[in-house]
Amino acid sequence: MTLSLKRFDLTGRSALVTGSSRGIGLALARGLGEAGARVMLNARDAERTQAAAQALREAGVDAEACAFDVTSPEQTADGIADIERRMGGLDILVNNAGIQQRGPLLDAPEAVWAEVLDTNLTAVFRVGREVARRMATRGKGRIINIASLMSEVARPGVGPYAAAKGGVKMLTRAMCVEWARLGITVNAIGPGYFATDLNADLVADPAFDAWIRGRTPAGRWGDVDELVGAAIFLASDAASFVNGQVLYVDGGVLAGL
Ligand code: GCO
Repeated sequence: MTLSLKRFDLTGRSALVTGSSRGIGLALARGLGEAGARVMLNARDAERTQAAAQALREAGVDAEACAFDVTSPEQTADGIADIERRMGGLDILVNNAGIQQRGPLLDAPEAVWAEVLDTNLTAVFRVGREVARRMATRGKGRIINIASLMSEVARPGVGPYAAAKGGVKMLTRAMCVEWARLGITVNAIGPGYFATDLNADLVADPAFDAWIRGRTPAGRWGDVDELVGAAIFLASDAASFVNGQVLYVDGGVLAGL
């Protein structure tokens, strides 16, 4: 491997990806594993997470599973402690876990607002704090928060999600300015529109599908594997002086009207 490519090598690194039993999280876990990292999958569903880890192992990735609910302070504290014991210290955290609940803000129930903000923003803070406390003792770490194009723009019907993802952008910067001196870089990846389970209803809607293809300069939905390169870069030595940034992987959506 040339010196240039070695900067992207994650061999010997340990990574946790939250919300990684499927979709973007699973793609990122597989990609970090293919770049050499030992990966820990996480989601609430233990059976699905174990099955996903088994499938990655069969594909040659060093993968394990640790099911816990990132919206539970107790489960998160216990889960991170367990993972640190099993992996001998985390080098990389990808805060990916997230949900979507669409509907008009005027009618938004308190419970929907609370659940979306708790999962998509508060859990990023909670897991980040638990892992950063341990990374700080080692003087190094990489944290990658999954933001969204909704960190910059909104559309009708996704108010709680957009508010949360806007918060993820600023939380990323807040973590950066406090934790950089601890040897930790904190950046975000902002996906555009990807054909995932979370967007299944949108992909199946001919009008929305046509709108996305017209609104996206690339003229198509993204494939989750197209997010992997950004994650490997931000997790690697190649990004040692990149901090507090949001890297949008959106086919050009945010570049223009
Ligand atoms: C929606 C979608 C979006 C995107 C997500 C990608 O309802 O418009 O769920 O929110 O999928 O933001 O980052």
